[in-house]
Amino acid sequence: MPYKIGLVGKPSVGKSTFFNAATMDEIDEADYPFTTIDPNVGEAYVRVECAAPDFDEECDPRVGFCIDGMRYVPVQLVDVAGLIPGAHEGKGLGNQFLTDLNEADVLIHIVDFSGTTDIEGEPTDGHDPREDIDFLGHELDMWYLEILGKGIERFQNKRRQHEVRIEEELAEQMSAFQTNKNEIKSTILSLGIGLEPDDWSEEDRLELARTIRKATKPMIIAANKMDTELAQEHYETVMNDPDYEHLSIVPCSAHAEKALKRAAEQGVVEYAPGEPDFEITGDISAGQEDGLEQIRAFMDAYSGTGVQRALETALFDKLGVIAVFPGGAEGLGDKHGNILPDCFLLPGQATAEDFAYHIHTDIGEGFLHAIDVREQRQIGADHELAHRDVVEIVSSN
Ligand SMILES: Nc1nc2c(ncn2[C@@H]2O[C@H](COP(=O)(O)OP(=O)(O)O)[C@@H](O)[C@H]2O)c(=O)[nH]1
Ligand SMILES: [Mg+2]
Repeated sequence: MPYKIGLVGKPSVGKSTFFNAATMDEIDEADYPFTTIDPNVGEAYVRVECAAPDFDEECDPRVGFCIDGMRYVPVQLVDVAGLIPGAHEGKGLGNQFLTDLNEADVLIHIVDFSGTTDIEGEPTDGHDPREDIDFLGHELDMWYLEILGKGIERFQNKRRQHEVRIEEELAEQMSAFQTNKNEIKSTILSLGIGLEPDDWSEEDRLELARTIRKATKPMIIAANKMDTELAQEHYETVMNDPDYEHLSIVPCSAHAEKALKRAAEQGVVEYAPGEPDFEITGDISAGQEDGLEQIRAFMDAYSGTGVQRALETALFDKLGVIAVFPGGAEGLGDKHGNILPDCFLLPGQATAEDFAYHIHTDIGEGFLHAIDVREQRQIGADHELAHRDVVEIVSSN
């Protein structure tokens, strides 16, 4: 399963623009006649510095692509429309919405920093983006709180019949969040509220819901519409507010990214997504040039459009994912001579054996040892891999 990044936020903040910008690529969809077209799910990419140049080689990616030594590795992007204030009470919520939210490994909260849309997404001015940041956290907490409440009820009903454990009932109720009883138990204990839910106050419940939410649904913020002066002013204010210091906030312009990708498609600019600059290569009108130069000025100030950076901050920094290249110690090519065709995304704690299982169950089951190809040294099953490692698995299968 590829990693899934979910875009959330109230209406009109730029979710669809961000989604379109991030999922536009040169691959013609007609080449894949059998893929189901789901308008909310698309393929985006995260950048990983390619390992091939470290070995004086050029890679042949099987999926994604490589531009000037930068690998673009596919991830899934989901536009989770419909998160509005009161969503936890069922406002604007559909089943699809909850499925999308459940399936996302990490969220990017798109916030309109220009302050020109109110909390419902209607036009206004002077709206404080901090209100949006607070509301979304609150909505998610309330949603978790409700599920937590159901888990507690389930525990209380069952224990009339036989002995049950609170962490087991909560883990069962919260299974969609990919948590487990051990994690839940240690969370409860770390909050110091004890394992008897009858003793929990409303405040304890909320604190528990919030802690589980933050652990199971990590989130960063994309400060969008940063190509406008109003957004830039709000950004300064928020960055100087100590209450918001603990958040990962990436300044971004979905609009600029989309405009550049479109211009690149038309062959009038050369732009590698995520780079801080681009080159005008075709004949363009004075108006178009003006627009592009404004985008360039914005990118100069914020080191790029921020769309790629938001995706990569979410996946690598927030979720702690690492990228690992399978490669042979005697040569980086596969049996067809393709150099480093794969680059896999794995959880940060992944070991050499986990990596073997990720490639194929058979390879995992036959795991003998692995080789760190850069260091040319043997590593064992429990060896934790690092970002950009090149690893050969030696397996009896
Ligand atoms: N200035 C500016 N406008 C943007 C940006 N991203 C989106 N918009 C505009 O915001 C409005 C809402 O965008 P949309 O993507 O439909 O928002 P959604 O409802 O969250 O999916 C549209 O008019 C977009 O053109 C941006 O980065 N900068
Ligand atoms: Mg939309």
